[in-house]
Amino acid sequence: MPMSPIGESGEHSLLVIPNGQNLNGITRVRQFNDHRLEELHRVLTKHSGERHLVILQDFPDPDALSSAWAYQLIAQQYDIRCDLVYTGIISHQENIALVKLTGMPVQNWSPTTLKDRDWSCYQGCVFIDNQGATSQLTPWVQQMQLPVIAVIDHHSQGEIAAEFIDIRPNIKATATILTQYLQGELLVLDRNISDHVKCATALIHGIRSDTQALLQAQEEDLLAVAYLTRYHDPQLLRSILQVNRSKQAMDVIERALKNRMIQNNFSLSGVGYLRYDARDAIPQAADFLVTEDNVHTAVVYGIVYDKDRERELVIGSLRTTKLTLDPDEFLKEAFGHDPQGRFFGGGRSQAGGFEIPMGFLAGLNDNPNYANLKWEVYDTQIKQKLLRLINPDRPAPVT
Ligand SMILES: [Mn+2]
Repeated sequence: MPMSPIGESGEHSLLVIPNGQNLNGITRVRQFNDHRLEELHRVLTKHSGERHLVILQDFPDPDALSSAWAYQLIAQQYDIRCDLVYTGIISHQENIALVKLTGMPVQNWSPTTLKDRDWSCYQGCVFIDNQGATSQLTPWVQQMQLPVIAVIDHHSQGEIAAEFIDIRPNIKATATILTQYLQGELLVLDRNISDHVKCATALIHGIRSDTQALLQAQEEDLLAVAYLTRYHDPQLLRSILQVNRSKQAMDVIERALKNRMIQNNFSLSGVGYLRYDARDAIPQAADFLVTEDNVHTAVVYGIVYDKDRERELVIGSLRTTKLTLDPDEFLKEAFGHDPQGRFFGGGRSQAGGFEIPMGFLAGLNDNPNYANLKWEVYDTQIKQKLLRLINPDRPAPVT
């Protein structure tokens, strides 16, 4: 009997358990109409009984969180236990709400605890919605020589080797890819299982948040959402999306508004020092500034101190509605790269970010005069670098 193709939720799948055996114990090879599903099925079957580390980027977004959860539920079918781990912070209120309201089983491992972790209980690791470059866990799993079982991502391909690779830059969200696995019945969703309903809801949120509330969604993303609506909880989705802004985010937005300078339809704003756990206020402020009349691009930045890694950095976000402006190119050109060739900034369609470590000038901000001076230097330098691109003909004004 042929097994179900993608997109069906056929009853005959009840006859099959995922390791490829039917109820009579006769080995049956599952057939899929997509080679990726077949491949993942094969890899997961091979690793049955193991425990894997699923690595999220340091500041996981809804796409990463929901995709990792879906992967965990799929892997469970193959008797693989997955721990979903990130080392940074979830600080955006919407993401906190997502994790709390769904009870999503993600773990935060602070960087200071990594050396005391028991790495020997894992037989492999998995990268989802990233390829290792944005996680502090990557050097550890490399050092521990944990085999990379799978990489599932929609960012462009890095240099990573794994048993299973599904990297599709033409797809807008990793959650779309994971939803296709569900449609292909690597896990048969069930409306009566609360985790399935919550995960389907989280995946819709993941796709929404990587596609500007579906405005940039393409056929595959929309088909994935359509499928998920059979299982999701609309009330839960509304609660996740309706979270209010924190006071500190409001304060940062206020500062961004007050400090903004508009040149050639660009709105630039430095917000000074802010707490590390408030860093998500910066993209929110950029989202807000870009809504002003006659502004097509907003850049907001500030200085944060990262206690865990004892480093101070300038972080910033760019938002644009100008279709011809490529945030990735723009930020790479504006800020360049470090001596190792790593760019300080980058982006995707309509959004980007940058992070510039302060090195020797980091810390010792107790003296307010020094702190002000340092901020002014960075503020001026960032504006100069941006204005060079915004007004290529005019020399940048020094404030
Ligand atoms: Mn993503």
